[in-house]
Amino acid sequence: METIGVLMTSPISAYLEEELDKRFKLFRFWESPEKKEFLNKNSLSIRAVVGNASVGCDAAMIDLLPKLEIVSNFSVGLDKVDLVKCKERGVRVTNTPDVLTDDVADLALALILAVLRGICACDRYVRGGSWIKGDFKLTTKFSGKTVGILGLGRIGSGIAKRAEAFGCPISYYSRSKKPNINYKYYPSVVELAANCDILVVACPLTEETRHIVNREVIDALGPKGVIINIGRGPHVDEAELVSALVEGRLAGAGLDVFEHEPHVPEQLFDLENVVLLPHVGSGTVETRKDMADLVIRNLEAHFLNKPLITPVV
Ligand code: 8YV
Repeated sequence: METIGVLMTSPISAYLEEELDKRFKLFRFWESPEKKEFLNKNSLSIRAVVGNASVGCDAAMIDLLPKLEIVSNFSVGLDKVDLVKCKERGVRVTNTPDVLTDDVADLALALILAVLRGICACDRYVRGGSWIKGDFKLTTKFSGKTVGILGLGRIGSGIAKRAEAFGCPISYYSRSKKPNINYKYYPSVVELAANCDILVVACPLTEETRHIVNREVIDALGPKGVIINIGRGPHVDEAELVSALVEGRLAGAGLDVFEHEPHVPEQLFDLENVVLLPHVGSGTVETRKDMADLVIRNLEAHFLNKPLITPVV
């Protein structure tokens, strides 16, 4: 397959880059300052794109690649891939579900505990020598609190199972009530927020879910509420979130994703009740290798005319 051109959009995994290099003619998109010229020059060689959660495969890229056959994305979220355009062009699309579910669900629970128990603030308190002057303030109990999950897919279900182990009642919102699920279903995000202590964003980002957590939802969650976002930054109206946190209309937030990554609103930096992570949901050695292997398996299946492992389109 070494003559098949594969475009990797950014250097997110050295292992994936090496494995692609072994099998295909690899085009490293990030190495060229002139992106459009780079695509025009190599357009007739590139039959596959390997994108990720930050740099995917948009309509402009698809239009410049007449030989494109498949987008094998190194992510479960496909909001940076123009799926409509891919369908129109007959371009196959795959992603990396399941292999990252545990990591992202684990991190959601880590964020909940970090925010409620002030883990990061406690660490800073000890390191800064403050303990000598007195004990850290009392924090907030997690076990038994109601966890509201926005989107009960693979990751949302993993979060629910973990929270149940802490004795937490689980409620959820999704477009429709899921059969054979014992969790409390709410037909609107506002009702979910009004009836939970911790709201976790775990749904895919689409035009319908952009800013699905808005001022109304934040006000419904209320001043004792906590928002956890392990989905996508644009799920939340970030300006409204920041003002609610600064004004005390929310008790706290645990954020792994932001509207304009890697830029994070600086008003959040001084808030003790906010935990900020650099989009590390799937960021473990084991999981990123599993994701890379899945990207490779999908590409090999496609070019060997075999069924794709994790087809989306
Ligand atoms: C990516 C993510 O896996 O999988 C997703 O949708 O958001 C991330 O965990 C990672 O950023 C590589 O694209």
